[in-house]
Amino acid sequence: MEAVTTPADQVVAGSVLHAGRLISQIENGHPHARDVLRALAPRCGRAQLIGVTGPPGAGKSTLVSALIRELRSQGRTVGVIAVDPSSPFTGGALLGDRDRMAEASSGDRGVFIRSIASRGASGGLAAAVNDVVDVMDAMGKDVVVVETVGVGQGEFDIAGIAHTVVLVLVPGYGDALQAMKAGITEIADVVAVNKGDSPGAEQTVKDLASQGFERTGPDGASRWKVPVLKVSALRGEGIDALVAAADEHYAFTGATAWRAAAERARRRARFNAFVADRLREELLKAAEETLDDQRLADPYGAAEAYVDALLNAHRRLIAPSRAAAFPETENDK
Ligand SMILES: Nc1nc2c(ncn2[C@@H]2O[C@H](COP(=O)(O)OP(=O)(O)O)[C@@H](O)[C@H]2O)c(=O)[nH]1
Ligand SMILES: [Mg+2]
Repeated sequence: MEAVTTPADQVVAGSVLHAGRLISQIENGHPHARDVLRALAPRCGRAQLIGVTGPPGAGKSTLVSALIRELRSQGRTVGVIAVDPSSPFTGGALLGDRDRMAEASSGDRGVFIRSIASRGASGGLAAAVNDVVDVMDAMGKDVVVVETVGVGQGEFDIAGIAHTVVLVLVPGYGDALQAMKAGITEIADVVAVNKGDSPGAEQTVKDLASQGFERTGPDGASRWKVPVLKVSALRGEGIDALVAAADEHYAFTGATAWRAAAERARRRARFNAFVADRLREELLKAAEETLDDQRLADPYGAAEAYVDALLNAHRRLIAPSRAAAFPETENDK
């Protein structure tokens, strides 16, 4: 007798075919993806998530390849997601990236690499990346690395997804203003000064380290000193220390309330994105059904009236318990 397995079982069993299919469905906003992701949810939450971000050309993709090699040499399995919000259609630059990473992993079943773009993903790119992280997590990958261009390059917030954000800079990024522009103060948990084989690297590391970057935890008390490390992705130098720093940060956030708070925030953001997406879809459909030629003569008026009616219904039907807890005061009248 042949065992009947679901697509979710296949993903958990590590099927690259089924995982790939599911990821395509996520990218395209296929409703079936939602059901599989829900079935996978109990198998998620084990992977360590590392974000690799920084300006274009800093060497992120080269560094990810080096990270794959280092992690594999430690016996850890790896998933890689390459995100490029600036290219909604896959191809071009990303293919190059994928080739380079494929070199680091050729034929290795412990490595799974996908580049992703949001073509019709529900809730936008961040939601799609979160979903793909879940897929790789459920496949049992020990570490999932997400490569994305740095801050100021789109709506995408890697800090809301990864446990540890590695900011990749290059020699010359030493002064405070440049570092700030690259997002050091907002997002970096670890700074990697890449191209450590080229002149000026030592000085840049010194300059950045002397600024003493620190991150404060959600409890407002616990502090993490952001390490600044010199690496050469090309030569594979300093990569073991970089992985050690990411592991240390991961352990630190786990030992404090930090990671739990971050994970709650991540779940809330996913909830919000999903609600916003579904509401937009469903309410627009419902709103249009209330239109006729007469109402359309005053589109703004009709829109206001529709939203008012909807909020009134929400107050009456969904929020009465909350309304009872906060009764109208004289001032509201
Ligand atoms: N000298 C040197 N060049 C590097 C190093 N890492 C990456 N590069 C080069 O920098 C360029 C951009 O690398 P890439 O990984 O595509 O950068 P990304 O745009 O940040 O992903 C390529 O020509 C790499 O060969 C390094 O450690 N040393
Ligand atoms: Mg790249």
